[in-house]
Amino acid sequence: MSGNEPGVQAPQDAGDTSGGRGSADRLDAPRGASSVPSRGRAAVAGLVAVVAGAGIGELAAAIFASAASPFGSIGGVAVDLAPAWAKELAISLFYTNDKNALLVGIALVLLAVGAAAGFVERRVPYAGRAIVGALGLVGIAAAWTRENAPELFWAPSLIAGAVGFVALGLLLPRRAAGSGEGPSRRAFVIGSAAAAAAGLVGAAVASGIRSGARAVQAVRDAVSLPAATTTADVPAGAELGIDGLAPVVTPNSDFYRIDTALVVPEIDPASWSLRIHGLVENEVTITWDELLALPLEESAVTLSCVSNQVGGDLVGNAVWLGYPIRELLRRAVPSADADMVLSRSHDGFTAGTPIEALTDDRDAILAVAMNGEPLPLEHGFPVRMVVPGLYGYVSATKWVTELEVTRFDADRAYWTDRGWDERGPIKLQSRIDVPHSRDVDAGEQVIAGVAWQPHTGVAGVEVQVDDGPWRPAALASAISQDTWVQWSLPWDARPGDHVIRCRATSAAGERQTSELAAPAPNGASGWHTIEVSVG
Ligand SMILES: Nc1nc2c(c(=O)[nH]1)N[C@H]1C(S)=C(S)[C@@H](COP(=O)(O)O)O[C@H]1N2
Ligand SMILES: [Mo]
Repeated sequence: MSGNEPGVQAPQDAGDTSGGRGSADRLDAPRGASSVPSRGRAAVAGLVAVVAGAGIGELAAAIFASAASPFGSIGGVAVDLAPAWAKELAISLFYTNDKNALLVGIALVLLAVGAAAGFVERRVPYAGRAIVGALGLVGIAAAWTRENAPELFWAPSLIAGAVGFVALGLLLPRRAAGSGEGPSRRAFVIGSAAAAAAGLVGAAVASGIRSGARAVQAVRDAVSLPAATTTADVPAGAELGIDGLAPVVTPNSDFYRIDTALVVPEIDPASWSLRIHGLVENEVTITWDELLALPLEESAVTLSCVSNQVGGDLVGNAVWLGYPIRELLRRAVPSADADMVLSRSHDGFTAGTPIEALTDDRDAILAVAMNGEPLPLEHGFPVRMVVPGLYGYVSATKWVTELEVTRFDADRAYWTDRGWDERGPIKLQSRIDVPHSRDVDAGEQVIAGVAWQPHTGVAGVEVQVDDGPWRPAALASAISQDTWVQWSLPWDARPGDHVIRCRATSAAGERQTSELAAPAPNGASGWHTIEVSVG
């Protein structure tokens, strides 16, 4: 913490009241006639005031209004305001670390504003404090806009702003010109260190409270799942077991995670319910206990994010346990002109799914389990949607609490509002996983990967090395048409540089297009191509 640095020199300077020592960028205030603090001191004061405010604000939120964390709220608004290209950029730069990158970015902006507030306060008393206080107002406004804002949504950011305001005032007190110096260097150093420490300790305790209060995690771990009425069997030949090849069933801990939730929603299943309403004859509400009492079916389904690049790994395959959405819609009786179901999550995310994908014979389910366990919190506990064949943004709502039967021309969903296509069928794709690294030993090698087009299925994969012929790869047994399939091809690797590409053919006879498309607005396309050097 930069505020601590001057502490090293503090003993020598302690109590020094001699004049004329303050050059503009020293941290000690200029002594003598002027009461204007040095720039360095002003910047440090602004920085630590913001650190103190932010940390104490987070602590307050952790104690009594966790859904109104100043950081979480401002970050949530930033996520919602970000246009589609910004999401693309964030994912391509930071991958699934995009959330941490955003939080670091917000922290840097806050610190910069804090330093600027210090500079302003140095010349115009109260103006810098007003800027720091305004940050608190920004937090309050952000918290107010959040779905499920708690009653005390305003309190943590108010406290944050007030702490920052007071801290800046204490660190940069103004005296009438000529009345003497500001706080001694020692007092300033101690004050800054104390403010910074209060903020950092507050933030640390807040994060401790948050993870300690994962009561819902304990509830999740204690859930006992009912047996499935139909099971999804993974045939022995589905897993080729090749080193470096994605396993046919993705372990939960390796499953990609994409969502707009900066803070993972924590929903106690005892208080969860799902409401089906809108263009229906009967409104239907179902509780967790009622859902678990229904005959639950297992199905293996591959999920893919529309943001997945050619060759990317925002795609995974799991065995889900759940209840067909079709059956619940049947109880609700949608009107004949409804063509979309707008699902809504606890935290306000929405997805618009074509109603036929939820009422035809595919395994579109309200899932309660993933690979034999209750859903992990970050994958939607207690209940999410899984719909074979559609990208996640139009179908896979996590923490789902509402299904509104409606029409595409009447309602829009979270990502369609941001320029992505209304309908998002998953494109036919194939990926090379092996060779895994650029350098390959000469001799007998294997080329292997996965290919998918959920709900349609994969009939074949071909591989081309350099300008050679397209050769058919051997397909592993498919679990179902809703899952990806592994493939492999032996390769006699000759020394030199080589280009390897692959393309799939779907069970419907479509050949994967070579045409390159970026993820926006309806998913990437093109042949995955890698370069290797055989030596
Ligand atoms: N509540 C909620 N559900 C959501 C999202 C979201 O942002 N919020 N993102 C969707 C997107 S874009 C994808 S690709 C999938 C990813 O699911 P996963 O994180 O379990 O892999 O969740 C979908 N469901
Ligand atoms: Mo996604």
